[in-house]
Amino acid sequence: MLKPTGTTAPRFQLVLIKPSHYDKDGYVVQWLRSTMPSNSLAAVYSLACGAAERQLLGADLPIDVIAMDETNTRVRPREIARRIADNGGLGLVGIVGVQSNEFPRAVDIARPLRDAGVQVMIGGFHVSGCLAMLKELPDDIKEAQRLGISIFAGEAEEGFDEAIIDASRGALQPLYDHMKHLPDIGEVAAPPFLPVDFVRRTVGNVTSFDAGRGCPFQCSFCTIINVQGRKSRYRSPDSVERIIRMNYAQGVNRYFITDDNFARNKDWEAIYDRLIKLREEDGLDIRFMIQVDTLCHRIPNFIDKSRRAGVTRVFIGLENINPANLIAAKKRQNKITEYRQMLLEWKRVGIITYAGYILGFPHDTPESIRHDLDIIKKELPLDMLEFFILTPLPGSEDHKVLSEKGVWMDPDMNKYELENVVTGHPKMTAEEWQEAYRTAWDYYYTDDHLETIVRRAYASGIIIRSLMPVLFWFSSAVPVESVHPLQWGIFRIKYRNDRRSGLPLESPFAFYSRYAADIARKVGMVARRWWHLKRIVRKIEADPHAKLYRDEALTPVADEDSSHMELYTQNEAARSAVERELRVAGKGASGNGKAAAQSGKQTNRARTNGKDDEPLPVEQTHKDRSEPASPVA
Ligand code: B12
Ligand code: SF4
Repeated sequence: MLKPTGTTAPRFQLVLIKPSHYDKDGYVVQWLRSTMPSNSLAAVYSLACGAAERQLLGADLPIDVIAMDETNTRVRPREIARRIADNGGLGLVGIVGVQSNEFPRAVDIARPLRDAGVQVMIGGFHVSGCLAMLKELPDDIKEAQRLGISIFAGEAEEGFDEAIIDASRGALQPLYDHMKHLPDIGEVAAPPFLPVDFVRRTVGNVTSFDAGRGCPFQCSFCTIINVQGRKSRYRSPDSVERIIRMNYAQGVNRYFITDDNFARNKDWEAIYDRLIKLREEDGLDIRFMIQVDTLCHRIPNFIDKSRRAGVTRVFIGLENINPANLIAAKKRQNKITEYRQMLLEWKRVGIITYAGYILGFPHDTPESIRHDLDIIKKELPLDMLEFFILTPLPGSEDHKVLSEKGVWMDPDMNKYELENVVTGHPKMTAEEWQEAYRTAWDYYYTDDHLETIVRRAYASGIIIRSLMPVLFWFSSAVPVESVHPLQWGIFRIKYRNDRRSGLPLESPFAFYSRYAADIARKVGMVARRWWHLKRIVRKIEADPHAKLYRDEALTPVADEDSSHMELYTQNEAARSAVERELRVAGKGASGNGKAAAQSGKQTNRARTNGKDDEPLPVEQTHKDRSEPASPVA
C-alpha cells in the first residue's frame, strides 16, 4: 500500500486499464481514435461501478472507479500512483482483458506501479488460457507474480468483490483462480457498459457487449472454448435490452455483439425477438454486427431475423477452403459445400459479410494459398476477407500440444497478434509463411477485385456507401500502417518515452523526424486509396446496368455449374468432402471428380432436411437432438 499524502478521508481508488501492445519498434500502439470500445473493459468497469454503488467497502471507504483504454489514451503510471497516495493510499490497479500479445505491455505498466507500492492485478485471456490448459504457469506469468502482480483467472462476475476487499486490506493474493466454475451471466446486476466518452474516442458510434459466452465446437486453434467453455451461457433478453437502452440514452445506437458465435447462443431467437420489438414497435434505430459460423444459414429463421433485428454486418469464421486443413484444425463443422449457400443467404438480405481466413494450416504452401484466394475471389460472394497467421495462442489446444511436445514457439508474447510466424510449419519456411501473409492482403484486395466486390454488393441491394468505408478499412490497414484492421485506428500516436522495457530511448531528432515522415507517407497513401474506392463507387452508381450484374459467385446454388467450380474440385480432399456430403445426404457417391462436384449442389439441397453424420457438439449430444435450432442435429 502507498503512504497517504493528503489529510482528507480515504477513498479507495479502483483504476482499470485495458492495455495495448507494442509495435515492431517497441512503441505502444495507440491512436487518436481506436477501433472500438473494449467489451472486456465495459464488463469489468460496470462491475466495479456496481461495487462502488453497493458500498462494498462500507460507507467509510467509498470507491472511485477510473477506467482507461490504452489504445486511445496515454497511461501514466506515476500519476496513478500519486492519485492513490493523495486519496489515502488505498487502491487497486486492474489491468483488464489482457490478451497474450498485450501481456508484456501489461507487465511494463505494472512495473513502475509496483515500484511505487501500488497493488496490481492482471486478468484476461492470457492468464485464463494458461491456467485452463497448462500444467505449469509459463515463465512470463511467474515473472509477473515475482513482481508482486496478482493474477485473476476466470470471469470477474464472480470473485471480483473478494479481490477488491482483499486489496482494501492490503492483502491481495498472488492468484485468484476462478476457472473451475464459470458464472451464469443471465441476470448480471451490472451488465457491460461504458460512458459515451469512451465511445467518442473510437471510430464510429459503436459500442460492444457480449450477449453470451461459449461455443459448442472444438477448433484446435481456439482459446474461447477452453476459457469460456463449450456450454452456451447467455444474457437474458431483459438484460440485453437494458444494455441497449442505457447506451441509446447516451446517443450510442450501433453495437458489436462480441459473442464468438452468436448463432450458437442458445437464446439467440429470444434476443432477436426483443431487438425486433425495440426496432419495429418502440422505434429505436439500432444496428448490430455479429459473429457466426458457416452453418448459421441452416438454423431456421436465423438469417431473416438477423435482418429484422438490425444486423448490418456479419463476421464469419470461414478459416479455409481446403477440407484437409479444416479437418486438421478440427473445424469439421465448416463444409465447403455450404459456403456459397450461406454467403448468398446473407447477400439475399443485404447484410455485409466479413470472413476470417487463416494462413498456415498444415497443407498450405505459398502457391496453394494464392490458388485458394483465386478460387475465393471468383466463386465466393464475399465482401471482406481478413487474414490471420495460424498462431498457437495460449489457451488453445494447439498451444497445449506444442508445449507438451516441447516444440519451439517464440517466447515473445507481444508477437502473438496473429500477424507473425511464431512456430514452425511442415511445408513453409518462416520467411515464406510470413511473406504469404503479407502478400495475401494485396492479392485479395486488387483494384479489380475491389470493383468486383462493390459490383456484387450493389447488385445484391447492399448500400455501397456503407460498404465503402469498411472496405477501405480492411483493404488499407496492412499496406498503410502494417497493422491488422482489428488493431487499426485514426491517426497513430507515439510517445518517445513509452517504449518497451529493455529498449533504449531514441534521440528526439531520430524519433520525431521518422514519426513526421511516417505521417506524411501515410496521409498520402490513405488519400489515394480513399479516392480510388470513391471513383469505383461513383462509376458503379452511374452504370445503368449495374443492378443486373451477375458472375459465378452470385450465381444461385441451384444454377451453379458445380462440375467446373474449383471450390469443389480443387484437390482430392475437396472432391472427397463433396462425395462424403453426398453420401450423408443419401445420394450415393460416384467416385469421379465431376459427379462428386455436382454432389455439392445436391447436398446443399438435400441437407436442408437437417440430416448429418457429424459428431454433435458436446452440449447437443442428448436432449437437444431434436431441437430445430441445431443445424447439425
Ligand atoms: C471483441 C474482441 C476484440 C475487440 C475488442 C477487444 C476486447 N477485449 O473487448 C477487438 C476487435 C479490438 C479485438 C482485437 C484483437 N483480438 Co480480440 N477478441 C474479442 C472477443 C471476440 C471478445 C472479447 C470479449 O468481450 N470477451 C468477453 C469478456 C467479458 O471476457 P474477457 O475479456 O475474458 O474478460 C473477463 C475475464 O477475463 C475477467 N477479467 C478480464 N480482465 C480482468 C481484470 C481484472 C482486474 C479482473 C478481476 C477480471 C478480469 O473478467 C472479464 C469479465 O468476465 C474475444 C473472444 C472472447 N470470447 O473473449 C477475442 C480475443 C480476446 N481476441 C483475440 C485476439 C488474438 C485479438 C487480436 C490479436 C486479433 C488481431 N489480429 O488483430 C486483436 C488484438 C488487439 C490488440 N489491441 O492488440 C484472442 C486472444 C487470445 C489470447 N490468448 O490472447 C481472443 C480470445 C479470440 C481468439 N482468437 O482466441 N478483439
Ligand atoms: S467456431 Fe469459433 S468460437 Fe467456436 S470453437 Fe471454432 S473458432 Fe472457437
